[in-house]
Amino acid sequence: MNPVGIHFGYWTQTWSADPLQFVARAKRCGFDVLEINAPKVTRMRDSERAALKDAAEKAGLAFTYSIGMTADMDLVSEDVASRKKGIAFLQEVARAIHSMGGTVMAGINYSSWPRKLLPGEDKQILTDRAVEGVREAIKTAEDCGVLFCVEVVNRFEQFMMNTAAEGVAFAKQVGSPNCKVLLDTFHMNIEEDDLSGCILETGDYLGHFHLGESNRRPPSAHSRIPWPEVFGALRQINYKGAVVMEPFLVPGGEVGRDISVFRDLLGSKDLDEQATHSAEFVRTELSKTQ
Ligand SMILES: [Mn+2]
Repeated sequence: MNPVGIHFGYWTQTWSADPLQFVARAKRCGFDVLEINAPKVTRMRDSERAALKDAAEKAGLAFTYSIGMTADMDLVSEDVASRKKGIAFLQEVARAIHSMGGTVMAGINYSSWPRKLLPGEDKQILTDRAVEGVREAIKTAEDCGVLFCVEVVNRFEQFMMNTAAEGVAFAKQVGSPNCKVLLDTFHMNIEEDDLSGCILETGDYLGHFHLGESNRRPPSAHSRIPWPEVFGALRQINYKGAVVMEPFLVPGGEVGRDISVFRDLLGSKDLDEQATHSAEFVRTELSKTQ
């Protein structure tokens, strides 16, 4: 069965929160994988990284790493210095993940987040620039055995890849065996005509997978996402990677602002209880496809 994970942002309102505090909690809620902030880990001291790695090993938890590049290091920037900064940072990220024994770097690692097309900008020109930047950055990921997974997100967050087909086209253009696609059911629900069809079309290009309801609640039986269809398609393409839920229920702070959580979706419920139930639900659904 695929390892089941959760994104650390579920428990915090700060992107730079120390991931160490969520290791035992994720394990207690029944997860195999904790997705943590790649830039945070990259900027840690060696001793902090060693402590984090040690805690995960003791808990029997694996890490995946997500990133939303900032505007000052956008690979599609007009400014050459910003592009170079982005490439250098992505190379540092790959080295940091490698030092942790990790293999998955995923997210908006090809431009910045959030990012719209500005007046006068041409999508094709910016995409070509992103391909050029990723081709350079990914050399280090290749050396480090890290998959460079480009996340396909909805139109309100990024302009470049809104559908799986666009993600696959991008990865093909990059042309590296380490360039893969990250699909996320929250975004797919908005943009795709066919949820299983787009997974099947992505096929071997799928490197990572995010789970979320249409309102970013944790996956559950009270759902508008057809989970049997989604998990069935993952099974059909023989996807062996992690399925990581990325729920956000609490407004406020950086995370609430950046994710656009403007109301309390948790109410009187308990975060850990919700996560635990969701992990159980996902495993039950996955087991039906085996
Ligand atoms: Mn996602």
